[in-house]
Amino acid sequence: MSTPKPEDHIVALAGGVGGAKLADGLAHLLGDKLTVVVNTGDDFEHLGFHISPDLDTVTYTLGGVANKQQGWGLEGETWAFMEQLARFGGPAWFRLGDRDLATHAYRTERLRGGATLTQVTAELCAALGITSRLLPMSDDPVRTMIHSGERTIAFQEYFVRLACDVPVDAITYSGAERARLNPQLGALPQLQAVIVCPSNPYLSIDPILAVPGVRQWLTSLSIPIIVVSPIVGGAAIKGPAAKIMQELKAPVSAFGVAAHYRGLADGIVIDDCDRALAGEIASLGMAVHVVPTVMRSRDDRVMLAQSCLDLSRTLRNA
Ligand code: FO1
Repeated sequence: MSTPKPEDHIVALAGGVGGAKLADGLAHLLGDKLTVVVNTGDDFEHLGFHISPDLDTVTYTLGGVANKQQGWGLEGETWAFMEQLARFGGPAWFRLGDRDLATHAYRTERLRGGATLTQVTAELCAALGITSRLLPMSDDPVRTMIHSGERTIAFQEYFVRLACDVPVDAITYSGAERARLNPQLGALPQLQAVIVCPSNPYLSIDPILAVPGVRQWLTSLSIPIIVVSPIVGGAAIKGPAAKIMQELKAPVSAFGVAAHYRGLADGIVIDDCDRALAGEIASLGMAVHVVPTVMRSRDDRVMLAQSCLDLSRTLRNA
């Protein structure tokens, strides 16, 4: 294992709980030498608030205040607001904790006052002592939409209200075609590698890649792009990734993840238990690194982050 050189600056793409955990490991190793580009396809307006669930999850995780059981929301949360809302017959299916509400109220107020999502995110991160940079993929609205039979379902309706319990025929990213790449991505220091966190490829990473210019920007960097498989032993660690892959007729395996990122990724990190797939994945033209990838503890996050940095350095020197 090697420690990052002082000049290393790394970009990570992330969304959701698995992505936030690896981003946290990378932040531990890299501090202000890390930029995390976060999915905003899950964002929505709810009860008058602008909610950015993936930005919240990554911010709370890097800030050390995330609810570890849920993965989303804050530790030590109270629910008086939700109890009162339910008494009124209000929409209690999407749970906003009392402390969490402050984030949504602050963000909404600042956005209405003319601040960008990037600016508000920086303010929230500074308040939580986060030294890594978190950037929404775009300051323009992009909304992930789930198509199931005749129905088109907004993302949080699908994910939370319906508990992902409808078959997915297709996924689109409404507004992506008009969205502008976060301008700060063009002003980053010299980059050494891109790490695609073990986030849901369809729900968390593809919305980022759908923003015009992102793929071109990534490939123009001419640095290793490393993916960490969110599928371990044919199942997702958390969330509906395996179910969606099956419904979209992709192989539900680390190979399926590798095939999804073919043409973009130079290397993939897969779990020890998927070692037998290494040869098949390598035939796609990707370097394969086999390590433990399940992040149960903070040490696991840091070790996986280090494995990603090691693979990226090997590929840079190849
Ligand atoms: N996820 C749930 O499963 N149920 C909720 O009630 C819920 C509320 C919520 C509030 C704020 C927030 O930032 C995230 C919240 N999430 C909730 C998580 C969120 O729906 C998903 O984790 C992501 O959108 C998928 O990555």
